[in-house]
Amino acid sequence: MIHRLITLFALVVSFNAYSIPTPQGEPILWVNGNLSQLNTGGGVVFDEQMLQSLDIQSITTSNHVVSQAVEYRGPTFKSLLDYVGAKGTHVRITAWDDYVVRIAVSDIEKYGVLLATHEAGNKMTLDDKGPLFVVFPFSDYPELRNDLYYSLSVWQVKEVFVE
Ligand SMILES: Nc1nc2c(c(=O)[nH]1)N[C@H]1C(S)=C(S)[C@@H](COP(=O)(O)O)O[C@H]1N2
Ligand SMILES: [Mo]
Repeated sequence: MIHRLITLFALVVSFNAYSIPTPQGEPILWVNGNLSQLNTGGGVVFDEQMLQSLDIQSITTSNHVVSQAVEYRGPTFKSLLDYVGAKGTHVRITAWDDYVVRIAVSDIEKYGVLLATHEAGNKMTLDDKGPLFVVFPFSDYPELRNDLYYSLSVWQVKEVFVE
């Protein structure tokens, strides 16, 4: 009996309504929509530390803005979607300037798309392309070098909505 009570007590104490910790630092990314993990009412809010705990990779590429190849580094978009338990075929991305695009999850996986935090080793800030810049590997895949994928290269990313 005592044993059962202790077990029950342990269960109650360890029960946490949210499966992902709430951010301790300044929120920089809001992920909403069709998710199985939450740390706020309707979605997952990330701070820098949470983002840096994901799968960090780099892509060295030129783009429509930067003609010399430069190294972008940050979490893979795929690892972010896995972390929040995203269930959807597309993501709708909104930037701080209210620019909105939709990207297929299949493209995110196929091209190893990053949510870059750093450019050439420097943290990108909101007055540049930060805090997060969607980076496709243009230099490695000629089929990406067209207006569609350039237009999907959102900077100043604020929200990801899984649909
Ligand atoms: N946040 C944000 N990202 C954005 C845009 C924008 O207006 N806001 N424009 C997009 C479009 S339509 C293109 S073609 C590319 C290139 O923009 P640029 O040629 O003006 O640098 O950035 C994309 N990323
Ligand atoms: Mo564009």
